[in-house]
Amino acid sequence: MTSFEAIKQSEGFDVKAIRQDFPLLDQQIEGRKLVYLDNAATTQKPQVVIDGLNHYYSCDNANVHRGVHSLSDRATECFENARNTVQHFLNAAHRHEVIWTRGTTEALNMVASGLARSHLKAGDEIVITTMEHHANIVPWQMAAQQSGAKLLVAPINEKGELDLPAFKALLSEKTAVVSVAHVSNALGTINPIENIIQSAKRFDAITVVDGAQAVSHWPIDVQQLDCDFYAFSGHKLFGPTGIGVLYGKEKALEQLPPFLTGGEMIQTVTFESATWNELPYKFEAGTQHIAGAIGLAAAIDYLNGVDRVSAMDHEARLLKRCNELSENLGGLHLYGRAENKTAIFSFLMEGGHPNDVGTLLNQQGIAVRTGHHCTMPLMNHYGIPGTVRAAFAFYNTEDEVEMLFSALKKVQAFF
Ligand code: C6P
Repeated sequence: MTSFEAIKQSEGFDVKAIRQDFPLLDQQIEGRKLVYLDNAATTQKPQVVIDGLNHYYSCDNANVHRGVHSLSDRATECFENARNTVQHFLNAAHRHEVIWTRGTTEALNMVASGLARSHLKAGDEIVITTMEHHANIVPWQMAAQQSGAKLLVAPINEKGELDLPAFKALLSEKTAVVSVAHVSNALGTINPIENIIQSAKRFDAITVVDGAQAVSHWPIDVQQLDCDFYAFSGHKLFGPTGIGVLYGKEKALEQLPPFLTGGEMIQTVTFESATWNELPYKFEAGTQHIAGAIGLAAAIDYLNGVDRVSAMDHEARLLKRCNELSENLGGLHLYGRAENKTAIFSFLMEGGHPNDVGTLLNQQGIAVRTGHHCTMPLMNHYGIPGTVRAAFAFYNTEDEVEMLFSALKKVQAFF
């Protein structure tokens, strides 16, 4: 019995069957079995997503909301059904609270740019954290520049966890926005998001959650979180690239001005002025990524068929095994030792530049990400240029963890 067959029987999570659903995983790189550990950058796609895209383009392709012909009706139905799927996935109160975007980056820009034009003023404060991705830093820097608001950064402790008391001490009547990653992409830290949101609400701050690294790991309930905005990308959720979601509470979206303007987002246009369409279309200027939305819905349908609690346990076991093996190996400096974290194993090897370590791992079939992970301020905080990051998904196996560490042993010998 292989080790993962043993896991399958003892833990009830059939990773072997799951892997059959992801055709890309079964290939060789540099003459070795591919071990794909770059899941925080993007996840692989199950066959149902690939088939969904293929079917849409083969049978249903047309522009939506515009046509009087059957194909357009069909495409519109698939596209709007996809919105319903996302609504249920997030447990949003209304389908019009789901806005299609190109991804998390665009969603966060939509909120920051809109608030800069409608809500923020000189003297206001925007609170983020040290572990944010550039997509949750730079839009707020621009919003602060445009509005005269100030950007405050909550610190983290030595384990890479948010320093909650210090975060709370930054909040005041001046706090207009709190925008925080649900999960850090560089460290894996899961932030105490409910606590953060409730603390921000005491000061009537608008709450924004960057959910890019959370959605693929456990079910999200935006009504329970009670955040104003929640952003994520389809491609990190086993769906296509170029599609993402901004969830916004109805009232928050009503108050936010549009981001892009043009067709579809208007109600009336004269040469002098325009009025906006109702939600969600007010934020969906131009032709959307229709196939992407349909593919994302297929990914969510797929995920709904996965036992997500077992999947989470499985990922936790993979991380635990990484930690055990790294102790045996020695010579690794780990970044992100939070008590509550996703299966992201971020490290530096003594004497090895992260890019060299990544290249040598690739020569052994192992795909990891190296560098600053679009978190340069976080890397500056640690005084390092970047890390090597192995980011696991539920289709990874314990055997793959073993392969990573036997490859690291060879890399270590090289240095
Ligand atoms: N992180 C990573 O390798 P986009 O590119 O818009 O789909 O997602 C941006 C983004 C925003 N927030 C967080 C927490 C993220 O992790 C990401 C994307 C990738 O870590 C690419 S830099």
